[in-house]
Amino acid sequence: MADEEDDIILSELSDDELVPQMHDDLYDGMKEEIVEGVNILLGRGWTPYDVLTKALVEGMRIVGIDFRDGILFVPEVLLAANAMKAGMTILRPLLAETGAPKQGKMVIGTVKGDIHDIGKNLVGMMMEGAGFDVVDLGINNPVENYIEALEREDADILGMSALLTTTMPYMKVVIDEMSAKGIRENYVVLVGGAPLNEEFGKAIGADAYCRDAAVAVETAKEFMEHRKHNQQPA
Ligand code: B1M
Repeated sequence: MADEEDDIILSELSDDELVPQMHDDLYDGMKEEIVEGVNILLGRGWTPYDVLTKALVEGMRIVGIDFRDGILFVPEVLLAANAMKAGMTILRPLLAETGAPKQGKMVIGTVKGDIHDIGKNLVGMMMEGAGFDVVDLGINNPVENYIEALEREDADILGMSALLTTTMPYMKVVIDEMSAKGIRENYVVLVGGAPLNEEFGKAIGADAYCRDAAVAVETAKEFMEHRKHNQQPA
């Protein structure tokens, strides 16, 4: 594979060839090639959002399938994740540069026991791009981290991410603790992550489940708009 890769000059590929090649490079954890591919697409006038979704997120989706099927293992997936993060590092400032008016503040973190952070980072980036201040608590957060940060930051929104069926129930621990402290209603609580669904979001008492980063942005905006008028969206 490495020898074949040596022969490929990314800049000479058409967009239709380059994007699948980037999926392959992500699969193979080839960080430098991913950085180069992202820069080439941006140089060709692609929007940062399209580069993110069509080249990187789609590539990671393919990695996810082979991880599930036992074709890829943790070390390979970690390399792919690192390559993805290198690409996201280039896109982050570009997505944040939209000059969108200030919308509010979100505290976001991955729940206790869970170290997946790519989706959470992506949500944070997109929220910043939409004009939200984002306080990222990172991974493996116990309930105290969330509550302390919400109060310290005077945030409007709590975002929680979980990628494992074993860690998603922890979101309810956080929401229950917020209720016990009498602060639940002070914040909009949005949850997301691959194993969640709308029903789960409702069952744990979140305000909304967000399927992806774009939905998170739209949902957050909607809630902030209704908050201004002191009412919940239907
Ligand atoms: Co893990 N892993 N992993 N993993 N991993 C999954 C989640 C899994 C589905 C793979 C599989 O089997 N198909 C599976 C979970 C199965 C289950 O619970 N049912 C799994 C497993 C089992 C594990 C380990 C247990 C493996 C092991 O050790 N044997 C282990 C657990 C470690 C732990 O957390 N304690 C583990 C480890 C890892 C790596 C470290 C190797 C790596 C993580 C690297 C990192 O994140 N820095 C990894 C990866 C990369 C994955 C997959 C392949 C990809 C996840 C990802 O980044 N997707 C994943 C397979 C999959 O999800 N199909 C898998 C891309 C990202 C853009 O999408 O994260 O879904 P996603 O985020 C989306 C939406 O979900 C949503 O918006 C995002 C952007 O659109 N969203 C939110 C996410 N969070 C949100 C928060 C919001 C709103 C929306 O707040 C408002």
